[in-house]
Amino acid sequence: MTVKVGVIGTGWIGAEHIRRITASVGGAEVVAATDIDVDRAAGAVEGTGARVLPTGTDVITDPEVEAVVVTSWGPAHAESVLAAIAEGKPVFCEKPLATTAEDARRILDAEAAHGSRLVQVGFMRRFDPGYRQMREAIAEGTIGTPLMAHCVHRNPTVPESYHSEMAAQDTAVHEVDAVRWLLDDEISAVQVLTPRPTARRFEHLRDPQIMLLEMTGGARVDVEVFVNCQYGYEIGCEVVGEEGTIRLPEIPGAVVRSAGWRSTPVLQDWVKRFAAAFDAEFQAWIDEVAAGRPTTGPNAWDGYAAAIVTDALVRSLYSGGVVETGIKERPAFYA
Ligand code: NAI
Ligand code: ISE
Repeated sequence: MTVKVGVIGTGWIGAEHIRRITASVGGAEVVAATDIDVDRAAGAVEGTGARVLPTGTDVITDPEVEAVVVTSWGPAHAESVLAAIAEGKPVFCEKPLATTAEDARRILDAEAAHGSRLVQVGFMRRFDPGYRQMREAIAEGTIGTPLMAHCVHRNPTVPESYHSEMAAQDTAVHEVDAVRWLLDDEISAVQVLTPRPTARRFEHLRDPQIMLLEMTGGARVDVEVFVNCQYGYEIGCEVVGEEGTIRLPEIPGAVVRSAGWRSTPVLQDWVKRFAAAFDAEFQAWIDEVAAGRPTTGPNAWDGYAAAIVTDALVRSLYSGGVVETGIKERPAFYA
């Protein structure tokens, strides 16, 4: 069976996922797409045979569309996800599931009312081979009880539309999900520290930021978010346990020896860094949709738990203080 997919938002990652569904993974085809920039949508589906429709609602309610991919801007995600649930269609939503915990809560309520899980969230690091090795080793007790984790998330630059709250909502949300998943624990409290800002940023942006997370079990995590680091894209994660440490491997690059230097290139964006993870993430989602099974990937609870934490991080960014997340236990529906 070929799953017929409709895509909402055909910017950078929407176009990437259309290419991925069309050329890299099996079992699905894109049949419809939309973007508020119609020309962009037309360009993204060129050669695929997919139709360009006027709005997200048209894509979601289109009779040919069996599953929906939401790749619009973060604040627009919740509305599309809720509409897909109302139609009873499986929906893959890029991170963040919602930019507020309140919107994410509405999604949990809608899924509960529907009676089965329909949502997968694009936390693709759970499909990255390096992160998976870390999780397995931690679960097997290789490093003993985790006590701390150190994470780094750096981008060379960001556009002017990127604002200070996005450091949590759009960027660190990946680390929030990754540490919840690696340590198999929830985040109970957070604090944001703001070092001296880099001069190489738009005036409105607080960059870099250091985010401190406290897990329910007592482990502590620090996350450096630096989105104007200039030199490249870098993701780091090290977990320190009672009996050892484990560190995320880097993607190997060819070693160049020239003019007295030994060097390796630094990746410039997430596209190459997580290509294998994105492919594995989509193949798993398509296979589960085709089989009519609820997703085993990150679900709406994971999106909600992340939104609770990013809400708390935003509050701490402005107050400077420690903010409790108030996270509750994962409901059995999302076990
Ligand atoms: P982008 O700005 O390149 O593309 C977003 C597109 O959505 C634009 O073309 C815009 O016109 C369209 N759009 C916005 N609201 C819409 C609506 N209501 N209906 C139809 N189209 C709408 O942004 P980008 O980088 O592609 O990011 C999109 C989403 O994907 C964001 O939530 C971002 O956080 C996430 N993302 C996830 C990544 C990952 O590693 N998992 C990597 C990059 C982005
Ligand atoms: C982008 O929005 C993503 O989600 C990437 O995975 C992330 O690492 C990058 O820093 C963001 O710009």
